[in-house]
Parts: sequence; C-alpha cells; structure tokens
Amino acid sequence: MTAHTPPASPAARVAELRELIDDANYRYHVLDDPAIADIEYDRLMRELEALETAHPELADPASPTARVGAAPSREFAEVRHAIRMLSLANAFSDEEVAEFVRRIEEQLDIREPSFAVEPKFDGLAISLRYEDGRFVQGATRGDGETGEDVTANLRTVKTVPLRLRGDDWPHVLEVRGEIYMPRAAFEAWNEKARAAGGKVLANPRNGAAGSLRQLDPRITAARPLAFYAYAVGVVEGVDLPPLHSQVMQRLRDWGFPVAELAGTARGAQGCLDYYRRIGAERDALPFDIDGVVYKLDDLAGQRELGSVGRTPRWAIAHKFPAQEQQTRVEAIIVNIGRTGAATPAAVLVPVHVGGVTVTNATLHNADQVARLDVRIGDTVIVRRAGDVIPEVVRVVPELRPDGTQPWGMPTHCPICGSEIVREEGEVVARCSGELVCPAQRVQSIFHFASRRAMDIEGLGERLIDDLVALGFVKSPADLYALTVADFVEMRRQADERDGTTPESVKAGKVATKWADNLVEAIDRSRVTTLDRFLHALGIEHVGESTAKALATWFGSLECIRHLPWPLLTVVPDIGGEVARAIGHFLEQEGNQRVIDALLAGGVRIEDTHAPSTKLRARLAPAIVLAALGIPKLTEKRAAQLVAGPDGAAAATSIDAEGLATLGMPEAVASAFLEWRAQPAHRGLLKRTLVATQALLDELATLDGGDNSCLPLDGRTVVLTGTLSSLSRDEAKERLERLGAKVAGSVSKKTSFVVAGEEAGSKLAKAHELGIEIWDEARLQALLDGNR
Ligand code: D41
Repeated sequence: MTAHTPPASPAARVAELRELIDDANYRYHVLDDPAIADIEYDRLMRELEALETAHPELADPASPTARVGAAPSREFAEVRHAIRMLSLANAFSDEEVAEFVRRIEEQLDIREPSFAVEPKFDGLAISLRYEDGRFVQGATRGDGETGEDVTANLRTVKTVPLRLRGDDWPHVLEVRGEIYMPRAAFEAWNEKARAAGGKVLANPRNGAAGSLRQLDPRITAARPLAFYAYAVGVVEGVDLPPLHSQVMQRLRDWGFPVAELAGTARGAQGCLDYYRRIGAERDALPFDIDGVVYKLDDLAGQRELGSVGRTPRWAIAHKFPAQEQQTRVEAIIVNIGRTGAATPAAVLVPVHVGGVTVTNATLHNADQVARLDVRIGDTVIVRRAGDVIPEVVRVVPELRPDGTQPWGMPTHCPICGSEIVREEGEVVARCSGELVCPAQRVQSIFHFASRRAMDIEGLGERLIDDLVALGFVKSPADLYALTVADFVEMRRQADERDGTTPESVKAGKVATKWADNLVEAIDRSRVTTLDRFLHALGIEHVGESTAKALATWFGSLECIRHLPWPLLTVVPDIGGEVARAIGHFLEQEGNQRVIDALLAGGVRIEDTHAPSTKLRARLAPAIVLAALGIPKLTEKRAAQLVAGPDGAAAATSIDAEGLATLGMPEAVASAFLEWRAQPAHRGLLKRTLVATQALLDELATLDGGDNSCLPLDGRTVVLTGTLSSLSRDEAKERLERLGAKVAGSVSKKTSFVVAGEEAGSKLAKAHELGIEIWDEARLQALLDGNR
C-alpha cells in the first residue's frame, strides 16, 4: 500500500501520504477497523514530516502533521455562530419522557413518532466549520450565540477530520458535536500525574474542558481528547436527506465519528427501552455519558415544532443518576491491602452516586490527601464512574467547619499495630507486620508455602483462603501444628459454609488421603535451607538472590535476626533500602514471635554455618560508619573520622572541635552532629558499633581452616590466552574452588588477569587499567600449593 511505483514528485508523494494517513485515521477512529499497523502509520508520518520540512512550500494546515499543535496564542478570538447552538431540556423520569413524546404527538398529530436516539456524551459542545471540504474553524458553544475560537486546539484532536472524505460534501458545512476525554486516557493521565505528584483532573469532563481551553495547542495535543458528531449547523450547496439519522450517516461517510450506539426508536416506550439498554452498558463504555438524547428523526417535523427560548421542542436529554455527589467526610481510615499497602479512605455520610449508595471513597495515598487537603468534617465531591472505586475528587472549601486538622498517615497499622513505613521516593506506605498482620495473612502464607520458598506441595491459595477465613491458621507458623483432623474439619466447615457438602460426607464417609498428603508435605518442608527460609518470610525487597547473599555472608538465622540493619549493607548488592526493609521487618515483635514459633514448630535450617570470614574486610570501621546513611558522610570521610586514637568509638562521643582537629570539613561535621543529635540515630549508631565488634570477635575465633575463608575469596579473575598445562574450563573450576569469581572481561573490578600464550585484547586492557598480570607458572604455583 506504500506504492512502490517510480519516485513521484515531492508534491505528489506528499498528497499521497496525506491520503494514506487520513485514511488510516478514518479506519482507526471512525470505523474502529484499523487497516495498517501502528509502526507503518508512524513510518508514513515520519516520511511526510521529512518531506514537509524539506519542502516548506507544501505546508498545509489540513495536513495530518498539523495535529502536533501550533504556537500558543494570547487569547481566544470570539466566534459568532451563524446558526445558534441550542441547548437541551432535561428529563429525569419516565413520566417526563412520556410527556415530551405526548406533546410532539399532539402538536404534529401523529402516533408513536420515530426518534433518533443517541448517548449523551459528558464533554464539551463545539462547532466545526468546513469550507470546500477543509477544516477552517472550530469554536466552543459558549452561550450558544458566541463561542471561543479554538481552531488550533481542535486541529490536534485526532478524531476531528481536517479534510473531508469523498466529494459530495456541501461547500460550507458546520458540524456540531462533543469533545470528550476517554475514560482510559483520563485514568492514565491521573495515574501519571499522581505518580509525579502533579495536579490530577477532577473528572473526564473537566479534563476535556480544561484541555480545550489551553492557550498553548501543544498542551492540548498532549491530552488524549476525542470527538463525536451529533448535529449539523450551516449547510450550503447540498440538500441533506430528510431524516436526522440519515444525516448522521452522511457525516460518517464524510469522515466524522458518529456514536456507534446511536440508533432509532419508536414512541415513548422505544425511547425508554433504549435508555435502559444504554444504562446497563454505561459502566462498561470507554467514555463517560450522563444520559441519552432523543431527537425527532423527521427534520420537517423538527422545523414545524421549533424551539422555546434556547431549547428545541423536538429533542430532550434523558439523564442518568449523577456520578458525582456532595457529602461529608466523617472519618479518614487506612485500609491495609494484601501486600501491606496502606490506603487512606474517607468514611462518608452515605450518599447516592450513579445509582448506588456510597459510604466510602478512596483517597489513594497520603500525597493525594495532602494535595486535596481533605480533612475530617470536610464537605467533598465524590465520584463513582464505571466500575471504578468511588473516589474523593475535591473539597468544597467554603463548607469547611472551624477547627479541622490536616490529615496524616498513622504511624502504626490499625490492624496489627506494626509500624507503617514509607520509604523515600515511594508513593505507597506499607504495614511492616508482614507475618502477623491479618490483612496480609493469606498473601504471606501463600508466599511462604510457594515452591521457591518453603515448597509445601499442594497448599494452594484457595486452601489458604479457607484456612485463614475459618481461623485455622493465623501465621505461617500455625501450619506446622495442623493435623489431618484439622484439615478434615476445615473442609467440613468450608463445605457447610458454601452449601457444597458432598453426598459421601453426608453419608458419613470422609476421605482423608488429601489431608494426609498435606500434612506430609508440610512435614517435609520443615528441613530447609537458610536462603529458602529468609525468602519465605516475605520481607519486602528480599527475593531469592538477596536471601542467598544474606545466607552466604552471615551463615545463620541467629546472626541475621539480631543485626542492626546498617550491617546488612556490608554485603555487596544489599543497599540501604533493602537493608532498611529487613530492619523494619525484624523490628516488629510480632514477626520475631512468628520466627520463634516456626523454630519451635520444628523448622530446621540445615545449612547453618559461621559468618563468612570475608566479612572481616567489610567490617572496617569506615565501611560500617558509611553504611549508616549519615548525610555527607562518605566512606572517605568516615575513614577520616575513625583515624583518630579512639578509632570507631570516636563516632559516639566526638564533638565539633574534635571533628575539626581531624580535619573534617565544616559542612560534613555539622551534618554528622545534627544526625547524631537524634536519640534514635544515637541508638542505632551504638547498636551498630557493638554488633560490629561482636561479629569481629566471633570471626576471630574461627580458624583459617574454615571453608568460608578461601585464598581467592572476593577476588575476580580473568583468563586469557592459551594455557599449556590445563584447559580453560579446568583452570576456571580450580580457581572457583579457591573462592575466585572468574569473569569473561577485564574491568576495574578485576583482581588479576592470568595470561597464557597469545593473549590478546584482554591483556592489553589489563595493562591499560594497571591490573595485576599473572603468568601460567604463577597460577600453577598457587594451584599446587592449594591442592
Ligand atoms: O452527546 C451530547 N452531549 C449531545 C448534545 C447530543 N448527543 N446531542 C445534542 N443535540 C443537541 C441539539 C439537539 C440541540 C442539536 C447535544 C446538544 N444539542 C447540546 N450539548 C450541549 C448543548 C447542546
């Protein structure tokens, strides 16, 4: 379809590309039947852009490239609508609709007239003017007589045609319709704004209105707006068909999007049936609608009826229950999700919104509460759209009572009392009672039992749901006390609750094989390894590899579970954030109790060993101090701090003068003292230093024969060239047995390079980086000495 005919003139190719792109847009937006892939579309656009840049004389405001947005203007010009834009009367009940139809029947002396029926978009009414098939002006409805010229903004809306299709269009055509923001686009926009801490749009309608009134069309271009046509204004040069529904079909042919849900209905009953059908679909629609519109289909009848004031007698909007309501906030609570996420919610004076009674509305997160400044006692607007959870969209400041207080996230979980933690840079706050918080029970037990954790075969989520719901299990430790009889009883209660008691059970026969298997699987899981156990605890950020690293370096649960968190960061790959999460987890008494209960329940970690002697080097006072995350205290500055006669102990007592004596820059010194002035920090500092000493003492008692102290522990080796006495693979294996990591390429981290015959670029790189180079004899000597 991209025409591989001989190269056309630029003008011809530009025309061809515009046609192809307009066509693709029409197929995509109007027919909902895409003809080309996104990538092909992008390619065509790029080609067109390139040609237009190279040939400025070919520029055209109706080119698809014009949709990116023109330069901003200072204000909008006024536009007088040649034919007034009428407004719609509203009906809120079946009776009002019946009355509307009855009056038409009476005045036109007809029975059961036919109506064009369509959804009522909740957006912004606009008018588009086309001259000779080209979009020349777009205006808002304004007061119906005059609106604002928003042509530049409307050009950026992808469903507004810039050129009409076909050739049978009127010389002048005005099309009226609604600009709206699709729901998904609105949600996505707000999600992004929320994550970025920006201003959220109150609802899709405001989103559309605000976007269209941007003085900078480039901002409008970035907003995902769409358009549906629902009427015509001025038409010159062509006679339109006699029915509104036929006119809509013509608009569709000319390239305008017309609601797929539009149709025709006969009499009041037909209209009401349509209202209920669309009402039932409302929540599932990709855009907001606030009702349906009935229009007498016969245009001659419309003319005969005329209008009263600004509203036509031949049309009416039948409104759905509102999706936004005003009510009062009685309390702000925090819900804890299955993953521990703490989500604030407003408890409301009950209110009807969109056909249901709403008593709670989400506030998303603490930032959102701060942004909206929602307080207990405030009057707020709540919104319920689609199957989206009701949310508070804004406060009505005029109605705020005296003496309200800004809201803040509670420090402790309302359910289990564990600390609520919000990490730096995170939007979500979490309950750190992973193992004890009832809200997190099912999730934490499911994770605990999963294959890569404790691997309890057959213990699936449904079973855990029931065990928790029926009170058989409160924490992972309770699993180890379950008996076959417990499982059988649990199943009986679950069946009774669900009304699914099998006939065999009613007849007194009880199958127990499945329960036998489960108890056996639970028993098998008792013997485990430290990394599996640590992973099973479900600590935030602690996946398999972190669990492995912790197990390798510290060797035992006893060592890890009482360690102040900064010491965890001495392990490579464990950063402050992960260490803090582990620290928070272990600080919760409830979590520690569950660990005790697991051990008491017979869980045995069989690969317990002494801490790795590699730790010794990592426990240098400067490294430990830098691990505390004290502002400005880098490892280098920390080394300076401990260089005095008191060593690391200086950190707890040294004053400004002492720091100055050590040559510490003023800014670093004051940041350090400020940090240490906080009692919590002081405590952490002391505990960390004490724990460091205890670890060092323990390491000192280990002799060199300990297998965790190998000659090449912590060293990274690169092999290059050909070795004569052993193969590359052999050499690699022997080196690894001595504790080395064998890497494929040379970097700053390489400890030494072993160079055989004909070594090439790796050797050169090693020279360049000043890395130690071994020959084969030296390697052989090392291997021989360590058989
Ligand atoms: O979807 C709509 N919001 C919609 C609005 C619609 N489907 N049809 C409409 N028809 C009219 C008349 C009958 C006056 C041509 C309208 C509106 N008017 C309208 N919207 C805002 C003001 C008027």
